[in-house]
Amino acid sequence: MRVQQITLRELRLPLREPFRISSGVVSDRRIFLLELHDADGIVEWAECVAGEQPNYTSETVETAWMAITSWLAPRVFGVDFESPADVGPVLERDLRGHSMAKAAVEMGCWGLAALRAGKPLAELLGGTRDRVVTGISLGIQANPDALVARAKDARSKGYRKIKIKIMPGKDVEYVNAVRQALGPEISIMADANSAYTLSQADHLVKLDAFNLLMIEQPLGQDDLVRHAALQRRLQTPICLDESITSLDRAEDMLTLGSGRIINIKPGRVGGFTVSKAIHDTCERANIPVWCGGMLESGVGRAYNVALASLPNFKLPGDLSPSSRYWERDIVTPEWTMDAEGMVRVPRDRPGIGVTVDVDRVENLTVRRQVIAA
Ligand code: OSB
Ligand code: MG
Repeated sequence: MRVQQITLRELRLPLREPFRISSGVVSDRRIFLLELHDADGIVEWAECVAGEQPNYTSETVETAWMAITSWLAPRVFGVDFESPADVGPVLERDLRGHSMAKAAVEMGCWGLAALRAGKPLAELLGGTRDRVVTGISLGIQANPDALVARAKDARSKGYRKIKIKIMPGKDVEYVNAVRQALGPEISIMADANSAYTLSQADHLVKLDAFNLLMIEQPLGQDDLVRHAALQRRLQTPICLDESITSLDRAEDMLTLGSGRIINIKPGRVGGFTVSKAIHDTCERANIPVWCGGMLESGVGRAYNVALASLPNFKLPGDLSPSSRYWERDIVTPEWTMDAEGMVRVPRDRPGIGVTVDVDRVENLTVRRQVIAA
């Protein structure tokens, strides 16, 4: 496989409702798409999940655009890759950071390779599931009642896990309200996006009262040592998100006991090959993983669903259907979820399994750049 040309596009896609986490809010998602062309004229789409602001990781749409056009795309152009697993190391060599930019190129090569081989992406990756179990990530709300209303709605739609974004001042009361309203059966978890410090451990221990499935990334984005200290005090399993940026960091988590679960987002770790390696290492260590989300369009979702079909994705992923985010997605068919909270893995079509609505993408595009070998 030889990539000859990449078209980069930025689209603006308004979210149905602003999504607020402890470190910021997004209303209009800047969707960053890549269209990869190979030497035989085959084309597949990919998505770069970088944020509008550097409030989740240091990357943004701007930095990723620069990284792809200046350094990453030129490295893959014209190279004859035997396997998409060979792309990651080429992007990694002497090029620090920019994981989401790397991931977009690397995963695009996986998508292209699947299409070329006439195989569904999930199959090329080694995924075994036909359906993946899905949860919802609820942003921070103005008050507990507003959160409870959204949690009840989510349960009625079939979601199998409800993730509540928390921050100091909007935590115990909010989680308590949802647990009281929904009862003891439903899986509830909290995600702090690094909003706390270890000095607040006494406060975080109060969350043990609500039988949470896990608490995601309570402490610093690059801090494994303090998470280990906190895990020793918490009954609730800690799940790391921001902190797991590579296979090494996942191994460090295991060594230090910084958490008991990992949220794998392929964008955050630099692509599919590293995601698979983290998945395999966790499987051997009896650590369950689940697939996180980055408010992707239907293109990015296709990659996440394929990844989540691997066997150790044992917990519900942030893999909500298109209608949770958008008035209308940019792919056909849109992503849907059944009443049991399951999303179907498209195993009946080669490549990413959805078709990009190119006319609509063209209409929504605010920036476009073509780079070629
Ligand atoms: O921490 O998982 C997170 C969205 C943007 C940045 C960080 C996070 C999230 C989500 C959204 O939780 C999950 C989704 O795509 O539904
Ligand atoms: Mg998170």
